[in-house]
Amino acid sequence: MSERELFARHPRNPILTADDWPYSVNAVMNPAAATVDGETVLLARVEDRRGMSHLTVARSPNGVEDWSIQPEPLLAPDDMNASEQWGFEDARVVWVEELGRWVITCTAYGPAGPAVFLATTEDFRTVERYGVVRHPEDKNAALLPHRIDGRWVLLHRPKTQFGGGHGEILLSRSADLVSWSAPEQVLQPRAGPWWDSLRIGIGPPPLRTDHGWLLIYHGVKDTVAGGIYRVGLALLDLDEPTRVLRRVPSWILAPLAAYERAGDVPNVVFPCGLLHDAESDELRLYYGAADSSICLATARLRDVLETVLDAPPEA
Ligand code: BMA
Repeated sequence: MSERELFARHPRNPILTADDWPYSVNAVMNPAAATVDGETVLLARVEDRRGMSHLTVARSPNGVEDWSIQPEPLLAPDDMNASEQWGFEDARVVWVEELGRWVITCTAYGPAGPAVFLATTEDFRTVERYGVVRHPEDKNAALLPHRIDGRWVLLHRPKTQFGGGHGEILLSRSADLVSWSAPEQVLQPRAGPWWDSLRIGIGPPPLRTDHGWLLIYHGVKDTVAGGIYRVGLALLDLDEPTRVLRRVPSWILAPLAAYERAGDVPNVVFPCGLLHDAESDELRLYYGAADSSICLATARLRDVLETVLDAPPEA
């Protein structure tokens, strides 16, 4: 692994695996992350031994070890509800001051395909379900933490037969978190041999910085051996997040470690959680590795911003 990588893998990776779980599961991956009362809270996707996923809370005093894992899921599918009968996957969480709550966006999976599901929580002990807010097929969603020009902004990845998205990142706006405007384009896959040519989707909720919204996203390249999931970096305008200010040409994290190379789905790094500690300037990126375990990589926000600001301005 190159010394020059922007994010450093934590030496204790993978920090959480199925073996750490208090009940029998197949795999844990793709966690959302939050800091609550000084503790790190992860909302992990837990795949059971039927293949269905639910979301479970893990808490740690330092975000690396001494995890206490809830014995019951925070969000589990209700069998009577077709839109979630195949489970919940890949949560993102964001603190929304106006609501005084965390907003959870995740994938609800059912026979009609993946949909964007929204819930809120005050403490990661109970949730209030809003339900499906974007119908199938749609996934990889995160809410910006405050309204822009009076409206909430949801980044997501719809896919329809009618020209509504080609594996790209779009955004929709809402006055009430219930009705959403038609999606507007944000970021597209790049053509041909690019690392993010097959499809892209957001990673963690974009982080507000003085320079713009820092967008960490995943990109997939199709190969004869299957897809390779890597991670990229872009910067969106604070007031008009459809405006891409910068996009780094190369990926910033790729499956290189053995636990990213091999697992249920090889060659996958899939980040859904990002925490910034203002005091140390440390960024902690939580990601799923090979759809099998939960990992952590760290960087300094200052270095990440320098990298993205070094990229050529987008046309
Ligand atoms: C994506 C999502 C992720 C998963 C990734 C790799 O489409 O389903 O949950 O980690 O594929 O399998």
